[in-house]
Amino acid sequence: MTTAPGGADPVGPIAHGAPDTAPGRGACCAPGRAALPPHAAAGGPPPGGDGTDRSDGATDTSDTDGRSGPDRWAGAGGGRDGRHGIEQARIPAGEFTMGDSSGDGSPWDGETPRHRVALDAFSIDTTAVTNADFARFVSATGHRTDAEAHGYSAVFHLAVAAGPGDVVGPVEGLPWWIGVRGADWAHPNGPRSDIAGRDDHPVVHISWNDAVAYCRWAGRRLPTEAEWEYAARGGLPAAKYPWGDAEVDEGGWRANIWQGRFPYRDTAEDGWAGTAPVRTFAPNGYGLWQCVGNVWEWCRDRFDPGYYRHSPTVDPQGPAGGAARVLRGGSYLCHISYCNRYRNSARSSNTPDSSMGNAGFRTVAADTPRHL
Ligand SMILES: [Ca+2]
Repeated sequence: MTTAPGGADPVGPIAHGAPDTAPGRGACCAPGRAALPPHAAAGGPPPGGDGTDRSDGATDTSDTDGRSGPDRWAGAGGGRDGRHGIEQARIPAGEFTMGDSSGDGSPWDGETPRHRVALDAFSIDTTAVTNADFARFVSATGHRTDAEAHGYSAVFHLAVAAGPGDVVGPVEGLPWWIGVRGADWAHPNGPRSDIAGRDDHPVVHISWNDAVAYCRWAGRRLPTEAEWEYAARGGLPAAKYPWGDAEVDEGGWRANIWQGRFPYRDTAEDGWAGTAPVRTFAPNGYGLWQCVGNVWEWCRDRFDPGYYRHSPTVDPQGPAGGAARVLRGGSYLCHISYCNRYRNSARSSNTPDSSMGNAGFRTVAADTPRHL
């Protein structure tokens, strides 16, 4: 994603709603789809229903190994295995302490209490799914993303590339998020943008539903929240970041986040305003790239800030109920002054039909298929 030429804001200055500057208080996630202005402007509820999983209607079977449940893509050239070209890392079975070890978490995110978790071995993508990977999926299946089905998605205000008629307006209380008609994975800044030259960037404007559809096609699944955190830690127990406890700018930038005064100007001192190629900076101890910063990554679990108070100690699968799904890792919009969620234990969430210009996903496969 690129900043508008000359740094001008194509949708006008932010005149109100300056972010709360208490460290970590805000979140750089866009609001849920139902809160974006185009929803009302589009003339009623969009297809698929607001805030719902549309992967299988009422039944969520994403939590399998990708081989059971409705085979949505089997007849669409669904190659499944072999079509997912992303390098994977083997994460050994083991135990770790899950949760906030540095005291940087926000109480309302539910990063505590810290608790021991045991996991079986699994394989996880070393990078987020890229534009090129997702393009292959769309080409093979004809999948239409939630952003396309609904007709709009959330774009950061400095990145909007759309005519006035497609800029529907800012979000109440989060004026840096703009509802833009025609924004989708192939047009990440709006209808006047494309992904040329960004094959190796993480795909964005992907809803949880879209990520699950990709996983089914690829014979993969989304990581559980516990798997994600265990893998992101890279074998370093109790560290704040995938590389350890050194701050993100110590000895050079280690992740793609925001520099400058949020949300007015990103000075891009780390080299990137918007997304960076998935193999930027350095991988963690398990060989995983950019677990924090760059883009938020969907996890399989539903979100409950109170979950850690009673979650299982062996292979937790997330709460049984709740509309929102977990997002992990923060994004290029994170900044210490506003959203410090570029940490191993940081949590966020959104409804499964929501999409935004700073959220994508990576996939896993487990030794033991899960059928919940
Ligand atoms: Ca950056």
